[in-house]
Amino acid sequence: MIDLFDDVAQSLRTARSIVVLTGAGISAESGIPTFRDALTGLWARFNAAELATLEAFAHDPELVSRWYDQRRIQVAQCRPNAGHLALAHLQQIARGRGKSFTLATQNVDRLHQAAGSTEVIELHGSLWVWRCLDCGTESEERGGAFEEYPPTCPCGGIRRPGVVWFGEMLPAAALAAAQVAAERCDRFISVGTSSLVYPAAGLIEQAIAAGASVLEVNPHATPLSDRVRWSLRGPAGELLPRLVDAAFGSPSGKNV
Ligand code: BJW
Ligand code: ZN
Repeated sequence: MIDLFDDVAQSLRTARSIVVLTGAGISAESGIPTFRDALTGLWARFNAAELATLEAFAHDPELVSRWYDQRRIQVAQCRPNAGHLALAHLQQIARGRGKSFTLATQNVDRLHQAAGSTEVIELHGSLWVWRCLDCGTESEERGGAFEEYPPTCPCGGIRRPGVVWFGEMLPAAALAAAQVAAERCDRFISVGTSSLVYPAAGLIEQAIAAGASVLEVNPHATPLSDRVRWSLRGPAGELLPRLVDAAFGSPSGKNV
């Protein structure tokens, strides 16, 4: 009998077009808490979903900008894990074999890019980019912590993190590119997302509706688990390298 892993691996080999959607779970093994993990330390009395809104920022810009800046500094110390690396490897192999490959992420940590993935679609923006509320200037911040909260722009305006908060529109071009890819693909891999937040979770539903074979990689079930073709239960940092290796061989060249 063909086992689940071999079945998924075989389907990746025969895929024409692969789309991967990632969420916070793929960065958990890099030491970044998932969005729905309880906040710890100084932030233990806050709820992340309540801080990630324009209303929270408008009410207390110092508090919210401190939280984002602390996360930026924390992420700067984190490295991509084996799951990120496996997806970068999968992109290289898939494209090398003439397959279409799209990676869309809900994450704001840029660890996919650090792992070598290219043309990553960022659905929820980035922790590294800050934007002036007055003049709209965006800049990437790679230095140490800000000296004032909220940080200010040379024009005098206050700056906000370049992420997408609840109630805000996703960047139109990023969302459109991900939707087109989800509708056209024949294999879709959802990794480390609770599938609770829309419109990102809707990409999984769009792929299912368009007839793609969908794989979910997550230690826990999600609201969409019953609708996907395969569920691999476990940490992405273990399962993705095994899967890519089973499908195409390891980066060292075996089976490629
Ligand atoms: C592992 C693991 C390991 C752990 N390996 N896995 C339709 C229906 C209902 C509501 C809506 C709807 N459409 C829109 C809405 C409203 C809202 C929404 O979806 N609300 C839901 C909560 C119901 N959506 C929006 O507001 C969006 N905007 C929008 O739709 O605009 C149009 C509009 C406006 C106004 C009204 C109506 C429409 C914007 C959403 C923006 C989300 N932003 C955030 C914050 C980003 C900045 C920041 O980081 O602070 O994005 S919220 C947060 O959730 C973050 C994440 O990207 C996102 C998704 O979370 P994710 O990645 O799935 O993480 P977790 O923590 O939830 O799950 C981790 C998973 O990993 C778990 O399953 C673990 O088991 C797993 N795991 N270890 C693999 N080792
Ligand atoms: Zn400005």
